[in-house]
Amino acid sequence: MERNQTKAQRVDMVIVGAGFGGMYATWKFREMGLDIVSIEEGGDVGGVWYWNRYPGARCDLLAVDYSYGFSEEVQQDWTWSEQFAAQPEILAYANFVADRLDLRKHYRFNTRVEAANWDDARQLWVVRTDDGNVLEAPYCVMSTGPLSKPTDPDIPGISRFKGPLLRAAKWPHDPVDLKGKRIGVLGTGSSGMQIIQTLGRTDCELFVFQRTPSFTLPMRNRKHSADYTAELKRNYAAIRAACRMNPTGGARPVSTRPFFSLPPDHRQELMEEAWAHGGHTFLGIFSDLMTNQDANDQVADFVRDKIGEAVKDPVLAEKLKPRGYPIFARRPCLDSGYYETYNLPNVHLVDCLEDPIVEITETGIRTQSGVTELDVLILATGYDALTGAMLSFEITGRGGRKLSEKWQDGPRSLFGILMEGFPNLFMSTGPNGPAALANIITISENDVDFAANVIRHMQREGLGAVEARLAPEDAWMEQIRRLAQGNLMTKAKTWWVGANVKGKPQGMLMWTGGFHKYREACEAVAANGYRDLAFEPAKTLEAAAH
Ligand code: N01
Repeated sequence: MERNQTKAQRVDMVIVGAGFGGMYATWKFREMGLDIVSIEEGGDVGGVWYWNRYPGARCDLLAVDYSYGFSEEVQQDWTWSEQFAAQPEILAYANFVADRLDLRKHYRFNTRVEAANWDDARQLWVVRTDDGNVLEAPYCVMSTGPLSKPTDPDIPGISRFKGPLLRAAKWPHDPVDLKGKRIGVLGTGSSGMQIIQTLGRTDCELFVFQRTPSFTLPMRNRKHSADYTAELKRNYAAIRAACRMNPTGGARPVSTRPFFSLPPDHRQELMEEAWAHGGHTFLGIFSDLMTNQDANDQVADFVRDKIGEAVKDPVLAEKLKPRGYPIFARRPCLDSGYYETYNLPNVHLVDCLEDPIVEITETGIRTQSGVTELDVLILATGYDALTGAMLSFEITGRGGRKLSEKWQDGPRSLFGILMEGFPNLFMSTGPNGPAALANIITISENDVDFAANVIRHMQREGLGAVEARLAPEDAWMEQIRRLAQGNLMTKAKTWWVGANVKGKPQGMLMWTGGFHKYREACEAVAANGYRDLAFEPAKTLEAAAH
C-alpha cells in the first residue's frame, strides 16, 4: 500500500520512548484504561541504557534512587547488587520491569516517529512513523529523553577513518575485540572518563584526546550486603518520600552551611572526609558552591591538589587539572581511579589545547604536532541534549506552527511538560524542567503523574484539548532565566547551556531551582484548579469520550 493510502489507526494515546520515562507513561496510562501505542527507535526497552553499552558504562547516581518508586512490587522484588549500578544491571532492571508489568505488548520497537501534526478540528495528533504507519490519538506523550541524540565532532575527515569508529552513545551490540589495539578516545566528559578508566586497564595502547579536562570525584562503589538490602526494602517508602523533598530528586545529603561560615581547618576536614567517603557526599557539604565564586575556587583547588597526588608525573597532572571554569559547572563525574589511569604506561594523553586536532585521517588523528596512528577510534563527544530528540522529527502544533519555530531561540514550555500552541502534547523530563540536573526517574514519575491528573480532569469535565497558557509559560521561563543568573553553572561551555552544538541558542536550558521546588510548582497548578492551563471543550462526540 502507498504511504499516503495508509489507513490511520485510532488509539487514545501515542507515547514516544522506551526509556524510564516512556515505560512509566506506558504503565500509568494503560492502568488508566487508555488504549496506547508506544513507539521506540531501539530494539527493546531501556532508552539510553539500551544504546550506551560502552566499556565501563555505569550510572553515577545511587541505584536505589535511580529506580522506580511507583510500584511496591517492583521495588521489593528487584535487588540491586551495588551502590552504583553498571549498565548491564540497569538494562536488566528495565527488562525486569517491562516483563513484570507486561509493557512490551504496547511497544512498536525499531520504529521512528517521522512527524506529529495536531489536527485542530478533530482534536487529535496524527503521528507518522518510518514504517509508513499512521496513528491518530487525542494525546501524545514525548518521553524522548534529554540525552538521546548523539553528536559527532565537527572535525574534518571524520568519515575517512578506515578502522572501526565506535560511538559511546550507540555502542555495537556484538562484542568488539579491542585486545592489543591502538585505541583513540575523543571526549573526556562522563562517557569518555568511564571508557578511559576501563580500557586503560586492559591490554591496549590508549590515546586520550582531551580538549577540556573535567573534574571528577571518587565513586568508591560498594556492594550491597544482604542486611543493607533488607533494610533498604523495609524503608523504601521513606526513601522515595525523601527523594521527592530533595533538590536532586535523590536521597542525598544537602547542606545549608555556607563555605565561609566555617574556619579553614574545619572546611578542609569536611572535604577530606567527604573525599574519603566517596559518592555524592562531597557535593552535599557546603550550600553555596554554585553561587559563591570564592568558595567554588577553594573547592576546585582542593580537587586539583588531589589530582596532583593521584598522577605521578607532575607535568601530566597539570594537563589533567581543569582550569578556567567553576568546579561543578560541567557535570561532575564519579570515577573509579580515573586520574590514576594516566600512571599506566599504555595510557597516553594528547592535550588538544596545547596540540589541537587538525583532522582525522584514514589511519588516525592528526594534531598540529603530527599523526597518532590508531586501529580504533571511539567518539565520546556528547549529545544534542534536551532539545535534539524532539527537534529531530517534525512536530506541528495549532495553526500549522512548527516546534522548531516555537523553539528557534531556545526551548519554551511550562515545566518542560506542556506548551502553549501544542495541545495535548505532554513531555516527560523535557527541557525547562530540572531534566539532567536531578534524578531522571523521580522527574519522570512527577511529569507523567502531572499529565495523568490533567487528563483525568479533562475526562471528568468533557474537555477535548489542553495547553499551557502563554503568560504562565513566559513567567516560568523568566524564573528559569533569573535563577540561572546567579548560578555558576552558566560559566562553562557545556551541553547544559547549549554550548556544545554549533548554532544552538545559548542559555540555561533547565530549571536550576531544585527538584523539590519544581514538584511544588507542578502541584500548585493542580491545586489552583489548573488555571495556568487553557482548556477547550471537546469538539466531537469522539473527543468527549476520551
Ligand atoms: O558528553 P559531554 P558525555 N574535539 O558533552 C569533547 C550523562 N552521562 O557523553 O568539553 C575534541 O559531557 C568535549 O570536549 P569540550 C551525563 O549527564 C552520565 O560524556 O567540548 N573534543 C567533551 O570532553 C553527562 O554530562 C553518565 O572541550 C571534543 C566530550 O567530547 C552527559 O551524559 C555517563 C570535540 C563530550 O562530553 C553527557 O556526557 C555518561 C571536538 N571537536 C553520560 N567535540 C553517568 O551516569 C566534543 N568533544 C556516569
